[in-house]
Amino acid sequence: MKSIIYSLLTLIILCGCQNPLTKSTDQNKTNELAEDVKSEFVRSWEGYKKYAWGHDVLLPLSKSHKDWYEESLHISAIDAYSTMKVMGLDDYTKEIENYVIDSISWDKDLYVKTFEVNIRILGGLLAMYEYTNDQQILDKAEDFGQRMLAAFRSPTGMPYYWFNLKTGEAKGKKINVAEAASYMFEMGILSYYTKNPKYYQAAKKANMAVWERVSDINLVAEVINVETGEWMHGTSHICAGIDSYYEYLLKSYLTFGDPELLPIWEKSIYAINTYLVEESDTSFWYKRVDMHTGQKKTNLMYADNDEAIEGGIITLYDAFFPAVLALSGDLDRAEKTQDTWNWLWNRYGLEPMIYDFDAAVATYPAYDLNPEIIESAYYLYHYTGKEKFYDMVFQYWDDIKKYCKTEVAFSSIKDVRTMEKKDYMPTFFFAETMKYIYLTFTMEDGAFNLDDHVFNTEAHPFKKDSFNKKEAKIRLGY
Ligand code: DMJ
Repeated sequence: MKSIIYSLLTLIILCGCQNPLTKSTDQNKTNELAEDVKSEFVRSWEGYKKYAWGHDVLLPLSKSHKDWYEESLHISAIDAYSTMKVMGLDDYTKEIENYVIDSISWDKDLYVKTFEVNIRILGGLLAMYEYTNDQQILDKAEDFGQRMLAAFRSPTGMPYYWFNLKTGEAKGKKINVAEAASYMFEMGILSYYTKNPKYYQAAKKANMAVWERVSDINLVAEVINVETGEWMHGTSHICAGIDSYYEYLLKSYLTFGDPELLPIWEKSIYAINTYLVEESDTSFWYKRVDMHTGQKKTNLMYADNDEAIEGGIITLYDAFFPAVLALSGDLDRAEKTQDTWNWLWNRYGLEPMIYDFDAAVATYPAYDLNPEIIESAYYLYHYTGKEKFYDMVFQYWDDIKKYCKTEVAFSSIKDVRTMEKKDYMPTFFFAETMKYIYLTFTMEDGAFNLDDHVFNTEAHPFKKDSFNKKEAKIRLGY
C-alpha cells in the first residue's frame, strides 16, 4: 500500500512539474529556451570577464586565460560582439566598442595566422561597424586590413600562412586552400565600406590563383605552395582545410554579384556532387578523392605532420556543408547530409573531431564546442520549416549543457567517448555556437531573418541590403 501511494505521489509530482525547457516550437516555450541560451551566454561572458578579460581565451576549468601569441589580440571580445548584438545585450556591446576604440592597437610585433585573424578580427570588426556605423571602428578594421595585405605579397598572390602585424614580414609558404582563398567576403566588405578596391582585388587574386590550378575535372587539392603554386598532394574534399573556400565562393557571389565567381561556383559544386558523394541507404557523406581521377582516397597524407592515415576520413568541420547546400538551393542533398551528421552526433552524444566512416570509429575523439552541425540545422529549419531540424538544435544544446558546462562557462571535451573535459573555451563558442542556437530558438519571433543576412564563416552577420551590387562593381573594382 505504502509503495502504491509513493508511486502515485511520484506520478503527480512528475505531471505537475514539467521541465520548463522541454523541446517545442510553441512560442512561449521557445522564448524560454532562447532566454536560457542568453543567460548561459551572459554567465559565460561574466566568467570570461572575471578570469580572462583583455586576453584571447578563457580557460574554464583552471579559471584563467590564454593568449594565442605573446600578446593578446582580444579575440574573444571581438568574436562575442555580434552575438551580443543579436541577443540585445547592448550594455556589453558598448563596453566592447569603447574597448576597441580606446585600448586596442594593431601595431604589434607579432606573427599572426592570416586565415584565423581574417575571419575573427577583420570579420568581427566589420560586423561591429555594420551595427554602429562608427567611423572609428571602420578605421580600426581598415588599419587591420591594411596590415593583412602584407601576407598577400607572394609570387602567386596567395597569402603566406603568417604575417607580422608591425613589420609586414610574411612567412609560411605551405598552406591549405581554405587558408589560401577565404578572404573575398571580408575584404570585399572592407573595400565596399572604404570604397577602396585594393582589398577585394588582393583576395580575388588569391582565389583566381587557386582556380587557375584546378584539375581537369574542376577539383582543388588541399595543400598548396604559395610561392610556386604547386599542389603538395592531390587529395580533394570539402573538409577542414578546404571548407570555407567553397563557402566564400558562393557567399561572395551572392553578396557582391561579381559575375566571374558564378561559373567557378557552378563548376565546383558540380564536380563536388559528381565525385565526392558517397551515399548508402543510411548515410550521405562527402569523401576524399584524387583531384585528377575523382577516385576515392583512403591513404591520406596530412598537411601538418605528414603522417599517413587510412579510411573514409571526415571532420566535424565538414558539417558546415549542409548550410552551404541549403543556401545554394539544394535542399535534397543538404537534408541527407545533415541527417547523417545528426546520426553521428547521436552515436556519441557530441561529435568527434575526426571520424572514419569506413571503419566506423572516432579517429580523433575531441569536441571543441564547434558550431557547424548547429549552423546547418539552423539553415535547414529556416529553409524547410521542418520541426526535426529545430529538435536537432534543441538536442545539441541539451547535450552541450550536459557535457560541457562548467562552473564559470563551457569547456571543450577531450574525448566524446568518456566526456572528459578540456581546459579551453574557443572564441567561436561565443561567435558561432551560441548564436546559431539562439537564432533557431528565436526564429519564430522574426527579429532576425536569415533571408536578410549573410554570415561570414565565423558567424558575423551582415545585412544583404548594406551591399548594392551596382555600387559593389565600382567599389570592389570588378
Ligand atoms: C570557425 O573558426 C570557422 O567557422 C572556420 O571556418 C572553421 N571552423 C571554426 C569552428 O569550428
